[in-house]
Amino acid sequence: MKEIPMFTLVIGNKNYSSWSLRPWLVLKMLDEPFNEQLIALDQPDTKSRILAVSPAGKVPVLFDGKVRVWDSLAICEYLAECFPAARLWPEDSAERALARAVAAEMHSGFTALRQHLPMDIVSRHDDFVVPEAAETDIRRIVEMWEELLHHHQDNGPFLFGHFTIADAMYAPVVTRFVSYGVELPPRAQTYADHILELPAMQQWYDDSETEVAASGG
Ligand SMILES: N[C@@H](CCC(=O)N[C@@H](CS)C(=O)NCC(=O)O)C(=O)O
Repeated sequence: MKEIPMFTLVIGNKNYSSWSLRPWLVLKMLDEPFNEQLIALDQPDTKSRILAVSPAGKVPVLFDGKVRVWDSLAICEYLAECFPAARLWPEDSAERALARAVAAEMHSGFTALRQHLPMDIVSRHDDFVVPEAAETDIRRIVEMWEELLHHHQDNGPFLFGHFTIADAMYAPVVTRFVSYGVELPPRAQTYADHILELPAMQQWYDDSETEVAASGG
């Protein structure tokens, strides 16, 4: 019997919507079937279509029956509560606090990186010169990744050993490093490669290519 998905996730274009990728990746890593509803961004009807599903006027939005959750991090938090066995946050409270700080730093920060290196999955800008402010963001991210990966290396390839919301929050950053040709030290590069090789990420890349080709881009 076919499983009826519990969740509907409303997202933006896969090529551009970094905030959409985060909870989408979490649902995929949970191996949880879900309905996906895509609203094309930057169209004349984009705002009205998003407002029809969320008064906050932004995607992503998650529906679970009558429960509506907007904002990428709030959705991830909700999924962590729905699936405690998946350990979307580390079990140890000190580690959990650290993982939340790492996720929140991405959610509320790195504005220069987001502004100058916007997610654009299919594009490659090999001669891109990273502006100074974005360079500072990149240095901080790489330093953080390297420290976490070193500390958790015996427990798996992710930032906290096993996959957590922290990895989902930084997955779009990995794609930016590819698009803009940002070189990484070996440990960070191995992590980036691991994220890119996840079947879910490969699906997101394939879907982005299909989407851009369909829009004539
Ligand atoms: N803080 C929000 C940001 C969401 C956001 O900025 N979404 C963009 C797409 S990536 C959006 O909905 N843009 C459409 C608009 O502003 O009209 C989150 O984490 O979900």
